[in-house]
Amino acid sequence: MSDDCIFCSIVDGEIPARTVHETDDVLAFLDANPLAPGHTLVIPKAHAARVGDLDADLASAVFDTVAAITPEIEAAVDADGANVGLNDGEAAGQEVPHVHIHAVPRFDGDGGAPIHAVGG
Ligand code: DGP
Repeated sequence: MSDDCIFCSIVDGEIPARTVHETDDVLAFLDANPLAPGHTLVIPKAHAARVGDLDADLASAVFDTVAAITPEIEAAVDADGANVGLNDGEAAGQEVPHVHIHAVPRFDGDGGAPIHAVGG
């Protein structure tokens, strides 16, 4: 738990969020400002600001959750794919300094950009 961290407050139940999936170490919840229906954030419950701050076990646990739930999210909103990624550091657009992986459902012909187009 880190003081003044929005996502730590969600983990602690102080700020409400729509939980998608939860394990002992990982929480997945709907993004409050979704880029698409079903846009989900997957976070370690323990505070870590940047991806490099995660130890290997926690990084693995976070990605295991991403891998498990992304197909389920796609199915739930009838998506055709998903962008999965994270913004690491302010310069990369990270607004909340608690590691979070975005799973953004994508739909055929939705007109959105692939991740490799970011900044390009
Ligand atoms: P990023 O730019 O990668 O740090 O993305 C931060 C995301 O977090 C952004 O898509 C909006 C989301 N977000 C910010 N505050 C809250 C909140 O209080 N609740 C939820 N559910 N999502 C939030």
